[in-house]
Amino acid sequence: MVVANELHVPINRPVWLRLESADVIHSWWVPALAGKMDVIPNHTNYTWFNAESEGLYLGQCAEYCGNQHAGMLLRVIASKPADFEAWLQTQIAPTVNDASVAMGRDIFQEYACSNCHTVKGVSDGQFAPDLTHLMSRQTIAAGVAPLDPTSLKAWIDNPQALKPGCNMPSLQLDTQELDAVTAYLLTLR
Ligand code: HEC
Ligand SMILES: [Cu+2]
Repeated sequence: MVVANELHVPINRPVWLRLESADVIHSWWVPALAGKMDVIPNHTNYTWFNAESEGLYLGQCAEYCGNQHAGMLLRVIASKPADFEAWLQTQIAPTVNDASVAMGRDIFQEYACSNCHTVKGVSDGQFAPDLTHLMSRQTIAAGVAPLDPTSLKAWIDNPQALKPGCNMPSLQLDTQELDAVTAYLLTLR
């Protein structure tokens, strides 16, 4: 399974991370869990941590990486093993093919969305966050906005307004297309 920006882990179990970058140098930093570790293109780094108590651990990229460096946030959600297992099941479940949002799915597939984003069974773009189980996340755009229908629609309409310089363009959808594609994404649980 593939997630984005939010890492779920069970408590009291060491987690081993292999860190690789697709573009420039970043740095993995979740201060309450471990020290910084650089994330470098064409070079693999490793680090580990062990979350001892349940909760949300906030992190932040710690190496200047471009315009949106300050907007490159991280979340680690540490849960009891049974809760982690339940979350894991939601991530490996196939996505539901909801007929009522067929128009939005068609737009997603026919427009450039599908070139950048993966929704398992629908598209296989590798450039941008996997959206297969988008709605199981708390935030969008690397933690810059909450994941709710209003922010989601505003983001799709004009990502550059929220994160100037980010790697998602506005596709200039009309109101009907924007509503349809937003409604579709809201079904990706
Ligand atoms: C050129 C590639 C590209 C295209 C085309 C594109 N996106 Fe994105 N998208 C991105 C990138 C990159 C991000 C992450 C931006 C960031 O966090 O700085 C993103 C983020 C998102 C997110 C937030 C995901 C998350 O977990 O943070 C959603 C939802 C999304 N895009 C939907 C769409 C939809 C719908 C379309 C088509 C209308 C679309 N995208 C077209 C590159 C693209
Ligand atoms: Cu950075």
